[in-house]
Amino acid sequence: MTATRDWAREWAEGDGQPLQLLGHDGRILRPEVARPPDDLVREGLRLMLLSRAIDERCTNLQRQGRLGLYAPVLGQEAAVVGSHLAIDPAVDWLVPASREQPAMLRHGWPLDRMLALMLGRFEAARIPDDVRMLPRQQSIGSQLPHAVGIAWSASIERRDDVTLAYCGDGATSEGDFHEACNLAGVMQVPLVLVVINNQYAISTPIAKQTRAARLADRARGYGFPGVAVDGNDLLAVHEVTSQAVERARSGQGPTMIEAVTYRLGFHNTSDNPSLYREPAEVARAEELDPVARVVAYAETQGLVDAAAVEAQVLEARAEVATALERALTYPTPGPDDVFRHVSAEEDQRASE
Ligand SMILES: Cc1ncc(C[n+]2csc(CCOP(=O)(O)OP(=O)(O)O)c2C)c(N)n1
Repeated sequence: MTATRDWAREWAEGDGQPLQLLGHDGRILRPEVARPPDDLVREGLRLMLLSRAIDERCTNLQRQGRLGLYAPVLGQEAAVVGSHLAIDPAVDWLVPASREQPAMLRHGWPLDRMLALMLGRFEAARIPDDVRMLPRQQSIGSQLPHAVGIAWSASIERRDDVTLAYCGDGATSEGDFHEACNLAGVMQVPLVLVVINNQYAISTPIAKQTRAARLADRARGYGFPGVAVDGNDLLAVHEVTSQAVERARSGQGPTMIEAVTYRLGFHNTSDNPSLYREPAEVARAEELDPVARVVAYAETQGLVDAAAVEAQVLEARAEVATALERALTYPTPGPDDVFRHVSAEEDQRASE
């Protein structure tokens, strides 16, 4: 978008606060920065509302005993959607962590297939072969060396694709994170790494994860730029990621983006966050709700009104309900299915 701007440098020379383009009330703070097209904002809001509808439905299903476990995106929607809107799913690779549902959908994993995974219907959950994404990763940080591998292969083969990878603040304490970042820097691969700092790794707060002032500071040690952005600001996340994607695509190497946000809900449906965080802290974070902020912005720009947002919420719920009906028609796996797809040729011992 703004090819001339160097957000990492601007952030490094600033006061250390994450970059912001929208105030908490949706006001434009930096009129000199070009705004994204209206359609992109509309699509961003649609995906964020869809993400909320998925969170709502899957949490209810888990409470009804019909779904095993669910990890919501709640509170992190702008960080996930704003960054993913900066890449082209037809060209670029997505390497998710585990709670980037709207990014995985926009990349081309159909919603009914995603719900099939949550329902344990693994065969149906398969990512279509032409969708350039790795599966969601349960093992913290282990997707990152793969992300660097994909990006490195793009350099070697002189392809145009950029790899967009995600991880959480907790993942930055893993060896895989270090190894991946180091190699990405050495080989200058076309990688954009979005670290979603939602302040917690289950019950471990960020203060116990690192002594670094900001996770984005770590990038410098690997020899590439890092930038911290307000992860609840759809426009700022999109802007900073767009510039990082442009850098990567033009052969200038990786960028680390720390999207500073807050996990408003539980870690997953087996967690009870009231055991380790104060209600006042959560209430403060709720005031910074990323969906409310983009709605306020879109309203002041005349892109939506309250009735249109309400209609979109209902549409999102209906979309989830239809996809769920479909997902429930897919077969549930039997014990032998565990062995399928482990090897290129089916293991005969599976059926013995
Ligand atoms: C290698 C590994 N260690 C531990 C776990 C258990 N575990 C599951 S989620 C999680 C916290 C992850 O925190 P973070 O990376 O900040 O991502 P978030 O879940 O907050 O999105 C941990 C420790 C795991 N899944 N994998």
